[in-house]
Amino acid sequence: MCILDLIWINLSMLAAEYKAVNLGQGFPDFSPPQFITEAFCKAVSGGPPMHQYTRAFGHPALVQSLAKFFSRIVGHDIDPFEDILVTVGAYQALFCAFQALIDEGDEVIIVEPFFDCYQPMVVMAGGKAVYVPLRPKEGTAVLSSGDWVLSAEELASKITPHTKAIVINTPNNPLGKVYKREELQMIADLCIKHDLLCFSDEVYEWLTYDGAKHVKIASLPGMWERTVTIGSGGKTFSATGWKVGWAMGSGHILKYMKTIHQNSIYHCATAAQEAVAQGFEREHELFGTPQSYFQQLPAMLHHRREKLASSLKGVGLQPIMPEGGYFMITDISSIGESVDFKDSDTKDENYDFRFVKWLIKEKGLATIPVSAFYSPEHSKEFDKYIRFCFVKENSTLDAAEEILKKWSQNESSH
Ligand code: IK2
Repeated sequence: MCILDLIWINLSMLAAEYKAVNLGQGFPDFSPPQFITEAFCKAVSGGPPMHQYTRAFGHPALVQSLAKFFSRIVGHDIDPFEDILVTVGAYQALFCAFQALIDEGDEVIIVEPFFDCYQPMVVMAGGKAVYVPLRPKEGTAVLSSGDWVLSAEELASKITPHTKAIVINTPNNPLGKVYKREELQMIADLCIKHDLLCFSDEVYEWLTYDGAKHVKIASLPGMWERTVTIGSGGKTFSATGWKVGWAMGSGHILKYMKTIHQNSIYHCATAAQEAVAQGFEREHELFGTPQSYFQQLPAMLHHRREKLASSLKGVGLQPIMPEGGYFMITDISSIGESVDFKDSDTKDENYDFRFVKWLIKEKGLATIPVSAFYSPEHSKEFDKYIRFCFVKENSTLDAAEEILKKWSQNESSH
């Protein structure tokens, strides 16, 4: 638990110390769209109520705009005051879900690779994390995140009388997998058959590429009643520092999460909630049009994804093309062999951790080791991949390409 907890902090510190080009942590290094920063400025100069407490479970303007926006997507009338809880980022929505709905001895199935806070949050709630990995399809070249699949038999085999919930993340961090409707249906069938909850982390829901379609598992028949869908205003509007997130689901589940929220955080920043509300109002009007940010952002990121992939291919690395999200992973086994880590202190660490530290210190490029997104049981099996974030300025991606090129030229001249 501690090792995972420290990775973001340690690697971010190391990247800062070595002034590395940072393709590590998942945040945009470009500005949010003007309409959302203007909405924030307007909120801040909007008079006394914008600077005081608002409704504890979510600013009325925000829960109303989220309910209006998502009702048509989920295909269910979402009650703004019963079915939504506004949180300090998606992080706190996850925390409330685990604290409220997982009891001592409950088992929670987590699909690997997974956003690393799920496991400690299960443990903090007194539960036991049980893992089932997405695996690269056998017998084919693994070129896309869609080639990583979940075995229905393996998933079903993990369900016991103690199982309480299944956690999924689509589009997935770090792989970029966007679950297909059939895959979600398979998970939904198991949830219904065994009366399980589903926690669906969908913070990258607008970011899909090459025609991949994000489907909300809550929209499948019988799933609204048992799904907590988690979203992030930070990822939605490229403003991760605002930390506005939400949980959405049936009021009979959400009420337990509200108790946790009320007795820990109580309330989130009013002006940031107002700005996110205005953002959703705008997107509701423009939905499906070329002016919508939910069209423009993935279109821009599609180019950044291509750019990063071509830099990696240029130095002989084979990226696994993500169908969605902020990240791209690549297998480093081919280049890793030629690396002399020198640092004997780290020799017990996973290979990808050593590699990433070496890459920061020796080459000035920050990335993230993919085994950090696996359970201790499986992390060694998946320690030959590193993760790059491509939600960056073109100039940042150019700087990363320069580093990779120089390194590759040095290698070939030896
Ligand atoms: N869920 C997932 C899947 C996330 O990726 C994040 C954001 N963190 O990503 C940082 C990284 O991987 O480099 C969250 C939840 C948390 O979102 P929020 O910022 O809204 O709390």
